[in-house]
Amino acid sequence: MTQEPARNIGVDLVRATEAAALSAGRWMGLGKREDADHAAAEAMYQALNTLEMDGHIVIGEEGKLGMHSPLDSGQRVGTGEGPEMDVVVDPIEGRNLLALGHPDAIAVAGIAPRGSMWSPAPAVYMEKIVVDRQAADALVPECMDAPAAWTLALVARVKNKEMRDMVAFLLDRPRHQDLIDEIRAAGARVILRSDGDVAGALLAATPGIGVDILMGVGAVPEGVIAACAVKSMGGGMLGRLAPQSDEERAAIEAAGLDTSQILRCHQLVSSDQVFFAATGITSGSLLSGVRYHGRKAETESLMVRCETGTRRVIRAEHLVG
Ligand code: VTB
Repeated sequence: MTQEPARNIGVDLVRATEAAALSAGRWMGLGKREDADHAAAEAMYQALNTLEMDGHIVIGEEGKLGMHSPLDSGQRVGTGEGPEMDVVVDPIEGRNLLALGHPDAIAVAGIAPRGSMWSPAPAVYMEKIVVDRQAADALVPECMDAPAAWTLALVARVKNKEMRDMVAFLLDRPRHQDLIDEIRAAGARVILRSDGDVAGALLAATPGIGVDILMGVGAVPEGVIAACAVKSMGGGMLGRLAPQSDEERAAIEAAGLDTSQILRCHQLVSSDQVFFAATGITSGSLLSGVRYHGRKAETESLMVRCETGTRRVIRAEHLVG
């Protein structure tokens, strides 16, 4: 019989993102992305090993550190007892943001029963649209190919907003220039960020926080991590592979993946037994960053559990060495 994850495993998951954030925060603005990542990954790994599960990392640190990490895909985490789970982690989502002291660098982790997370290796990029629970039902697959103005109008209508009140979050990339022009022409406003579309997805999925929609192309791993959060928060998400080079397209075709398929949230993460946690590293509109005061440090985290829709914001004070 397949075991179900214990209800409190989400609280233990927060300990893992807190541990990563507490390590990473020390590196804010120091320009050393790899050193920060190494410290955060090690801290998160130690904390994940206290979770009662047989965890398989399906999205991890591979390739980011230029060396082996205990959080590479394929590695096992947890006590080894308990249910088999897929584990997705990013000890520092927004390494550039952290290195430059910019807002909304976060530590994130998600878990769901083994086999429930979409893993379209070798794909690298995907298109994403994310909205909150109020607009979730309005998000239809047609939004992927429709003019941005059409999708924005759908979302504005269900949120009872004027177009000029709408805010879209996009990564600041040349590939988004036409989309940005379209959104501006529709009369909506835009937040452009250098990195961190998981934070963007969390902002878009959080009602009343000032971001109505995330749009554009970002990395696949970040898309699946975001889907864990969006699904747990009852938001809406669409995803579709969007290869950015001939090489990536060829690899996707060789793997037999379908670049025309539009996936909804429940296809990105199929189980309802999903838990997601995020802890702020640098302060942003989503979460406060880590604050150090001598031997104490404060963190702010978010924990969501899909099955019950519970969303907890956890402020913690830690004794640090
Ligand atoms: C995003 C973002 C990440 O990569 O997915 C983005 O969430 C997409 O890739 O923080 P490109 O940078 O290649 O456009 C990051 O910015 C991390 O590098």
